[in-house]
Amino acid sequence: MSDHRIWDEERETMPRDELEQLQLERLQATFNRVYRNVKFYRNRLDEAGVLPEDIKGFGDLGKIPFTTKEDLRENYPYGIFAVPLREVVRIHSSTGTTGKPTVVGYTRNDIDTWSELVARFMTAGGVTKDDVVQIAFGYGLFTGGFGLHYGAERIGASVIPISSGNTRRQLMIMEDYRTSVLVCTPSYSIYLAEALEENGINADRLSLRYGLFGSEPWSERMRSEIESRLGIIATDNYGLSEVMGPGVAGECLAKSGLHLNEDHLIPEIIDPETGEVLPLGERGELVITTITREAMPLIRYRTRDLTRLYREECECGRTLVKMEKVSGRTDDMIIIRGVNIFPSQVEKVLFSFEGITPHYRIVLSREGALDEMAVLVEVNETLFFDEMKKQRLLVEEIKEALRSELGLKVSLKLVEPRSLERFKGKAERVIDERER
Ligand code: DLL
Repeated sequence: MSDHRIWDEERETMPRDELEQLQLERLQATFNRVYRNVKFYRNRLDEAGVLPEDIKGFGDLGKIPFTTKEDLRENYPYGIFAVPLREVVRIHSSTGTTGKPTVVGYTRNDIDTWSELVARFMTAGGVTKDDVVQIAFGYGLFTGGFGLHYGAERIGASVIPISSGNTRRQLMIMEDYRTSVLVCTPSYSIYLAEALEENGINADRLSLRYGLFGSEPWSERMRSEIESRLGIIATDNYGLSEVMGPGVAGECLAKSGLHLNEDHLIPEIIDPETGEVLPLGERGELVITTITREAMPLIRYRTRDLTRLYREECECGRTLVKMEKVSGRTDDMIIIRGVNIFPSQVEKVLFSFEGITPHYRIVLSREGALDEMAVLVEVNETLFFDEMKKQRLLVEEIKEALRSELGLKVSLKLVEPRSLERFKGKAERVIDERER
């Protein structure tokens, strides 16, 4: 691949020793700032018996307790801000499913940094100022729409801020405005691909070249499906509202891991059970410390996301640490009859069979005292119209594969093509009926 462009060559290809020097300076400045301006952090540091000047190296970070989502909730809405509200120019919020959402503030400089970091991964994913970028992420308190919008605008591309939903209009605009880059969740891109087919629009007729997808986990199998159905190159990008939104990390066209913006963020991987910091290369929970943020610096924030960090020379020339695709969250874990299961394990098994589509649901229910797990999965047209005997055989094979992967017997139902609801934003594939 020779087509690698870099947005900020100086920063993205920095030699490691220079990068670490910069990180350390920024880390120390962050500690000084939060100690002075955020009561929550001052108390935390006092309790740990650490003064900002004691942070002399990255190893000292381990002396500081983690910050969690609960901490943000307890300081709702503005308790964790490091600047007075008059310096805050934007407020976003995380999609809290339980309790109060978390509030995220940005100063003018924070918005500027955000735009830069998004411009980095968009450039890495193929976007240039000649592109027409259709942003089908929601605009609003969710950070996806605005984040990608700023990045694309910073690059100088022509931005279509269509937001999510209204699928028919998405298709019309995609065709008429000659959209060359699609931005949304991977699940919505599959929905759009299906809608194109249903409307008899051949992807070859479109101008689409690249797709930048994120905000939820997606497998390599989903990637190849999206790429072939839309005729694009699809890259992954990752972020979370608490740490700004999209822009934490993103893939380049080598598609071999996400480059994490270490000059603005210090990542750690910990054992989610014990909190112990794991060596580079091991899989665990991602923890992030922001080192340039003004309005809402976060020290050792537990993302709950499961991944791995590793260093390897990349063909694009970036020297930033690489992050493996996030496979899921610690709180996605389903505990059923004492067995721990991640939805990604179910997906892996399903996707290893021919004729199975990426559309599935996991339904949890309670029969008397026992928890039950059922998997519903759509099959493609060919398989659907196959003989019953063949289908029954497939059901048995998949059930056996699930039993061996999960260590649990589950029921499985093949359902008609296009019978499960589609998602315009993040997919919600687990339906827990146990507490109803
Ligand atoms: O989803 C920010 C974002 C918007 C990222 C657009 C990328 C593109 P939240 O709504 O706060 O923010 O959700 C953050 O989504 O902790 C992960 O669990 C998950 N997530 C985000 N990106 C990815 C990804 C945005 N590429 C939560 N792969 C995170 C897997 C992802 N999971």
